Amino acid sequence: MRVYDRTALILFIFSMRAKSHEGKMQVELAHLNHLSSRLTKGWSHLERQKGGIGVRGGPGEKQIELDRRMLGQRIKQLKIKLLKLEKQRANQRGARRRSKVFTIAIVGYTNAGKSTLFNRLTSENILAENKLFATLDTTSRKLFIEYGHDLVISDTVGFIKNLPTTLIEAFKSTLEEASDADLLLHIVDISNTNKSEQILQVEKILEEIGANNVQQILVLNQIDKIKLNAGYDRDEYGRINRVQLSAIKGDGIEFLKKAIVERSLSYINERNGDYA
Ligand SMILES: Nc1nc2c(ncn2[C@@H]2O[C@H](COP(=O)(O)OP(=O)(O)OP(=O)(O)O)[C@@H](O)[C@H]2O)c(=O)[nH]1
Ligand SMILES: [Mg+2]
Repeated sequence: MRVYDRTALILFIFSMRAKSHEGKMQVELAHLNHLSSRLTKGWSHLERQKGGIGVRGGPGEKQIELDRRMLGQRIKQLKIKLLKLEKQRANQRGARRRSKVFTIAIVGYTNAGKSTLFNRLTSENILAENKLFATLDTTSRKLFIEYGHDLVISDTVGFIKNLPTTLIEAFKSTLEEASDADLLLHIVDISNTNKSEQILQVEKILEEIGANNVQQILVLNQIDKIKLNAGYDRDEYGRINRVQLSAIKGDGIEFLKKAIVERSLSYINERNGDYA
């Protein structure tokens, strides 16, 4: 039986899910980076075995150099290509910022229901499945709520405890969508027994990608599973900071829309200097 370490397993799942060109390259880069770290460890063991004291350049050494060079070349190639896409993405975000569109990113632990919520809000049909990392690519859509201003909402890759750093690195440009947003919908599967731990893990990754200062609304999803009522709370500033809903049934979606409208309005007012 094949044995995977945790990072390799996550990479394996990612490689099965990757669909877009960019997603595939990101996974390959993460994989090669992981491999090159394993390579050193693997060969040093062999070198120790074959090369005795005073024997330099054991049989392993030539091969490892070759492998490393090949890996290095491919890694470099991928980085250049990804950098190009990253720039395109940054341009798009810049254009959005200039056109003063309010941007929202849905973030959360894998399988919390991000894509289901995205589909519910945008009437899209993104793959939502009871699978880890069903979504790898960021999808952005205009969001129409009865309100005159443009909103753009993005569905993002799911987070997981101790997301391997090779993956964070490779998916940086995808994750940047979150750090660049005006509002994060942090979605939690409230029926999950590990929800508190998952919230902490998501917060930790948000901090790592520099998204911890973006405004947040905590969306407690899947209330249908534990027969909880839809509802919302406000913080001490009167802003809706928590919504309980069911993305699948639609209960409570109106509260989230209300929250989004309020937040985007106050953002626009603030930007126009009304509160200055
Ligand atoms: N009962 C119930 N199931 C839900 C709800 N929201 C999502 N689900 C289910 O939870 C599973 C995961 O949903 P997704 O929307 O794919 O979750 P995700 O957060 O996008 O997952 P990744 O993209 O893998 O990170 C699917 O089987 C959904 O049908 C909900 O409100 N109630
Ligand atoms: Mg998804």
